[in-house]
Amino acid sequence: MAGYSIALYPGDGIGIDVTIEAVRVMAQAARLGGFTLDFTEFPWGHRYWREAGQVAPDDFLEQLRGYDAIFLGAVGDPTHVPDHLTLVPLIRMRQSFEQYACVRPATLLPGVVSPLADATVDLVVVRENSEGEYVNVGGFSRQGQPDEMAIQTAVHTRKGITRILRYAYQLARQRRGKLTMATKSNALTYGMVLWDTILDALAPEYPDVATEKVHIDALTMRFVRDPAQLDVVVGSNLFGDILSDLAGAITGSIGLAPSANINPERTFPSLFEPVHGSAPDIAGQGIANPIGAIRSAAMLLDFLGEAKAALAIERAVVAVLQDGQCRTPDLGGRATTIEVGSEIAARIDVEIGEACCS
Ligand code: GGG
Repeated sequence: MAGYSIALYPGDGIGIDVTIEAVRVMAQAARLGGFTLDFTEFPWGHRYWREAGQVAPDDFLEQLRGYDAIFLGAVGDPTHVPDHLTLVPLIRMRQSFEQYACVRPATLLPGVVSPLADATVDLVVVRENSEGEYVNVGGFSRQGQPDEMAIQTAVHTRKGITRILRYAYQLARQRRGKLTMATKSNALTYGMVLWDTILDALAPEYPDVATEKVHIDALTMRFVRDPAQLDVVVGSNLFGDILSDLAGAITGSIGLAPSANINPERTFPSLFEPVHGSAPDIAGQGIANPIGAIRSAAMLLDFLGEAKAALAIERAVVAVLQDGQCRTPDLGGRATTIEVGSEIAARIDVEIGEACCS
């Protein structure tokens, strides 16, 4: 029987609540799917901060390196820890473990209402995850003075851009054959010009994919006005981060949005997390939508080779949403996080048979 080791980093706020439900659903899928999952929880984030004055131990990357995959809930507890500190381990995992492809599907699921009228949404945001605007390069000068200054440098490399564009092209080939690259080369005249140049050089290698580049400001408008035009959307770290929240919103709730931080070469563990953050305003109320986390768990199982179990989870999510009775308040319902997680786990029994045969 196949077995996998999973590191759990629930983090902060609603990250803890939704991770419990993702584990419930993964465990049920494993039981019914005939494989085992061995979970190890790392209580890092605000909990570790209280004991140790830092959000994760110095050797946290070493502790995680040997796992088959990492599941993360959410990070951020601004009342107790500055946001730029809680996020550090997440960014370091993505960069150190070469999880350069952040894959964020956005599909308007049956039974869910988009805030856009008559919207069709079925796209994937592919976010460059290892460099760009999120490298820790910069500094402050004259701190606290009226003429204080901060410099934040973005780093875009030929290697980094090329590999993420190739990843996005491959994905577009498996989907509807369209690639849209976010740029802003009219104003960001070095980094984004390099993105444009590399796209122009690669496009002839993918004649079967329709390629376009769109300035990020115009692209946000496209997401709202005509998302049906979009298939695979690729962008730098910051652009991809912003676009994927927007994509979550137009599919009815960011609480539904999954993501995978993939190391395509599989030399390090990949990391799976819902797109949403820790939502301190609703933390501890038991009303967070666990579906983004549960769908991220499905992506994790799929990446590990358990495609049937992953499909059964996706089918169970769709069945519960279509049924419409068990929904958290972000979708207009009154159900709790635990009720939604339990309902989806209970549906896997039915769906795994269907997933086997479809
Ligand atoms: N579940 C992911 C999470 O906690 N996100 C918070 C956040 O601000 N992330 C920034 C990022 O994805 O780069």
